Amino acid sequence: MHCDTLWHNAHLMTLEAGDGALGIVRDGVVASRDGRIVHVGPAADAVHLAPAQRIDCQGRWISPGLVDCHTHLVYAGNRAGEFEQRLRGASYADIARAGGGIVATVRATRQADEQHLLEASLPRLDAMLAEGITTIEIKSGYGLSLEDERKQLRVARRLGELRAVEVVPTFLGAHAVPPGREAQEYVDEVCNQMIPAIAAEGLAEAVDVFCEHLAFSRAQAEQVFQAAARHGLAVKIHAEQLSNQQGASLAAAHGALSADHIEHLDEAGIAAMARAGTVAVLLPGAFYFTRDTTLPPIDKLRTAGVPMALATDSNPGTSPLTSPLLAMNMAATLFRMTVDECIAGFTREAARALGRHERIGRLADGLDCNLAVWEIEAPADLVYRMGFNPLHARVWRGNPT
Ligand code: DI6
Ligand code: FE
Repeated sequence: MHCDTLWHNAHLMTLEAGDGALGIVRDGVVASRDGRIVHVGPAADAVHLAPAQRIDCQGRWISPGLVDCHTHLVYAGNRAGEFEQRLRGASYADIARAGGGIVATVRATRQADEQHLLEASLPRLDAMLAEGITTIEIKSGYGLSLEDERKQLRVARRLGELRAVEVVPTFLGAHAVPPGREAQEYVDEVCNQMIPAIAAEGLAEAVDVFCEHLAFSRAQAEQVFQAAARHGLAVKIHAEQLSNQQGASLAAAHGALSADHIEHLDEAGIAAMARAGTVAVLLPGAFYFTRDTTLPPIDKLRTAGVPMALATDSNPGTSPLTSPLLAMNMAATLFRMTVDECIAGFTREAARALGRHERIGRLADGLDCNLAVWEIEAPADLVYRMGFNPLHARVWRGNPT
């Protein structure tokens, strides 16, 4: 069979059923044609392949390209000062009440023009790509007006044009109540004006909402979900991060892709997610940075069979993190997730959280040929080390980048 490129002399983490949870193939090959994977397996079974180009991986490991399924990567400004205030004893809630927090980033993002926003966001994206990210979700939510939200989403799209990465845009207009507005009146605007306009322009494929006492109620989140459904957009939620608002069960009832954070998730929420197949997106960077002490119920999620994805939650306030590898290490050390769960969380399960399970996140025939080639001795090295980047090469849609 003719193919474009054959990566050989590699060990594979296919994330397919087979040898352990990672679907390991020792001394394997991956072949691509027209940007898709056309063959994956042991070298011995690949003699029929006639590649135009062969790449000798010299015994390195290949995983699917990493997928970050929850980021707020596009924003302007800097909240290091707020970090310092917190070191002196202020809480996240104190800062939010004093006009800091999310609304501080909103002010800076509103003031920035598109070019400035792009230049502020590119280094963060590049840091992600340097660690093997090939697909990244990016939320709006620092504009909080139709024009400023559109601006953030256009910058997200532009990032995907400038770099070899798939950007998945999410509209998070219901992230915070804009200064000087009343929550319900703003939610009405999100539902009746913003969602229809964003959908008509094709600027987002999903709608997210921050369901929390600091932000929007369960009833308001439901209103947002209903508007999204009317306009053909998928839904997801920031749920039970600081308190239990029963947001995850609401998300499950609306067929949401994922419920994210979920530190305060209860048994009913776990059961609802398990029944609906809602992905749990766990965000150890935010847990770490805010010094949260309520752990997400990992054991119960595992027992209930809820799919678990991991993400950086890259944002200026609670998770200024652009390292998927460090997020994996935090998930292991703080949440006691296994190495296999951490790696699956940034590949197969993250793809599921983006509704792309059939196209990315595994090494299998027909999927996009997104690869990360690692200079490691075993998969555990990806999770075990801190602040060390063993990425050797990144491949996006069949092209080494
Ligand atoms: N939860 C979070 O942790 C971030 N947004 C959200 O809904 C915080 C965003 C920020 O502080 O800028
Ligand atoms: Fe978030």
